[in-house]
Amino acid sequence: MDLKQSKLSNKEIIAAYKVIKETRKLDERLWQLNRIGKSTFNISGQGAEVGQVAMAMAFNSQEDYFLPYYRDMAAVMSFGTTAKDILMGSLGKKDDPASHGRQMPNHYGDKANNVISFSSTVTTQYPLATGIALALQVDKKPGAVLTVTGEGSTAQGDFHEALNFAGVKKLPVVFVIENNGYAISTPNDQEFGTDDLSSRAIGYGIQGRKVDGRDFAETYLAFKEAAEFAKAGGGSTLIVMDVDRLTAHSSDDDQRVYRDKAEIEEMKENDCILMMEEQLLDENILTIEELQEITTSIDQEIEQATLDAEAMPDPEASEIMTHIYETGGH
Ligand SMILES: Cc1ncc(C[n+]2csc(CCOP(=O)(O)OP(=O)(O)O)c2C)c(N)n1
Ligand SMILES: [Mg+2]
Repeated sequence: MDLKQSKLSNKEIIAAYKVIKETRKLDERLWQLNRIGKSTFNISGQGAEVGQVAMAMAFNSQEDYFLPYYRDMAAVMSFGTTAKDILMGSLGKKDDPASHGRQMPNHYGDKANNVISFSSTVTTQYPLATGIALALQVDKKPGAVLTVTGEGSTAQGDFHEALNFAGVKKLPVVFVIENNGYAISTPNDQEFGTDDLSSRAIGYGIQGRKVDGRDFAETYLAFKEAAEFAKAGGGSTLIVMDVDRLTAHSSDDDQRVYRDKAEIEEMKENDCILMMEEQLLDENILTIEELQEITTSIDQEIEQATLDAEAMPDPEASEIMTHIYETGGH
């Protein structure tokens, strides 16, 4: 679909593109920091940025809640987390908003922007999302809850438990499966026996649909409808969003061992960001000069954010137990 079919203004589309581009640049920086030994780990959403930002734009970080998974950097940035915040998480800094340096890199969390920290144990964010949605429903609050997991992670029991509960209670949740074709090295045809994971929704009495996460307008419109449906009391939607995984599973993996060279090359040629840039030019939303200016200014921003994050203090050894258990809570 054309970008303009999203019915977003040019200004909103350009703002979305900037987050997409900034995330890609930031992720490339995180790989560099890992390879020179400054951060311990990185796991990328390269190839999913367009879909993630289109998804996140259908929500509002003041009244809605977001329970992401480790590849969701672009969506998290769309909710308001900054490049410096994410860099502080990867460098284990004291002021990292996700966990004050306690969590692994890419385990996003940002209380100020309603992004809820999550576990490395895949899919545990799904039942947590239903709990938050139940609280919103009981308290008659207006928000909806967005939560994401990978397609391989749908084999976990948490997936069934969350969708079942959401169906019973008609909870305001948008459940997302980011299908990037693989669970580490296991391809889709070894992960599940259906061609369409969204068909699982019907068994829980909720809506199911599939979107091409490389298509900005199609993705945005699908999520907008699902968010509105949830907020109007209609209940949950399960959305399968097809994306690419341009990198290896993580900085500890090498996908050349289990993916064909041709498959990787083809994916890179159809990179969702290149496709969006072509659309921005074709639809006269940006000129080539403006695109280049955006790239230059993002390069500078990431450079500065890296310097700023590196200069931040590390956690004190004496505070090792703080931020681990809730104190004075209710
Ligand atoms: C319960 C559990 N089992 C196994 C793992 C190890 N693990 C981490 S990521 C991953 C693959 C998940 O694949 P998918 O859900 O498709 O997400 P993707 O990484 O492809 O985005 C696995 C098996 C884990 N973290 N938690
Ligand atoms: Mg996957």
